[in-house]
Amino acid sequence: MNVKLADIFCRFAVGDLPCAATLLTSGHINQTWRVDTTSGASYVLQRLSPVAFPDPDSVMANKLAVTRHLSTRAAAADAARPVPRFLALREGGFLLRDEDGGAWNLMPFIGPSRSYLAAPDVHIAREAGLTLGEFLSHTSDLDPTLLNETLPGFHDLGRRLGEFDVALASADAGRRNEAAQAIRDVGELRESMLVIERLRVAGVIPPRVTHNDTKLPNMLFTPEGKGLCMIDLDTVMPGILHYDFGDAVRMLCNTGAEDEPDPDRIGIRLDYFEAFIEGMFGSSRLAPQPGETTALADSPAAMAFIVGLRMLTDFLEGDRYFTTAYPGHNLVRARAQLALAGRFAEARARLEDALESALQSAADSGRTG
Ligand code: GN1
Ligand code: MG
Repeated sequence: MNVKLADIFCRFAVGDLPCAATLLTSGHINQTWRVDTTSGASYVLQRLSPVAFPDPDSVMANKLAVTRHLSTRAAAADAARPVPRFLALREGGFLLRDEDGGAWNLMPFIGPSRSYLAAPDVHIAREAGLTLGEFLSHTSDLDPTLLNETLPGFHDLGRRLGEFDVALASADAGRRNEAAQAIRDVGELRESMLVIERLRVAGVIPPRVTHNDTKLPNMLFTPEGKGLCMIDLDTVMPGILHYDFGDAVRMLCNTGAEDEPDPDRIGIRLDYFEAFIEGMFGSSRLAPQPGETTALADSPAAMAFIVGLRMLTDFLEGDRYFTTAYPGHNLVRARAQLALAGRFAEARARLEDALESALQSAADSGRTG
């Protein structure tokens, strides 16, 4: 394996000798490898992107706070559910800095396990809801003010719209023309997408610890498809339930890929939505607080919109943030996510009906607070 990777691995206080490294490619920001060792144990070695995470110490502090908290809660609640864990450096501390500003951390690989880019069936959709619900239930008694806001205003749509407006004003004319339709779509949707942010600012939706990147590939399952835990904890921060709920639904219930080039293939899997909310609100121990179920049906549209908006902003700025696989990839992603936001907005009444009945059954069985 690559000498630099092996050297970095050996700086961590692990007795095992690395023998192979495989780049895991589902993320758009950081670089992550699975490292296998001669003893048979495997690890996850990650380099945090300095572009996305200018203050990696704060990120690491959040990851440690959340995993330590989870390990006390999850172990008591369900021994079968593993908790991600970070390994220290030989010299002390948990982050190794490289000369390019990158910051490395190491975790034991949780296995046997697998993840999915898209859900194959309703069973996985239900397990995804259960997995997110357990994460949010186990972190619900961790004071969000103890965590750093590592990416200020990460899901604050007002702020993201402001960044988009600035990018648009200074964008290269060629890119602006290419993106003309997506720019018009943002103009049409922006006002209606602000509903959740306004409720948060007004104090109707209370803060809690959230994961903030709850797409399906960030959930681990057993090889048989039982949900295990949330992974990719770089964005754990104070947030609101709507961010995690909406972001998970955004990816899970889309009939197309996140970067689907054909808008006709983008649609909503209502059966997956029903299974997901049954898992999250009916089967997990999550007890939504007053205000947390207000406008929940608006959150998948809002989260698809904000992700699309960020991808469009990055395209207009020359692709500096998200890793892209080909020229124009960010624009393709943005078009797909903006189309998806429109589909979720059209399906709003159906999402709301399904949510109402799932929350009612959970309340009848004494789960919701
Ligand atoms: C990024 O790197 P990854 O794939 O875990 C992004 C998320 C987006 C997601 C879209 C720190 O996550 O906010 O929702 O891409 N993470 C960051 O797939 O910006
Ligand atoms: Mg992430």
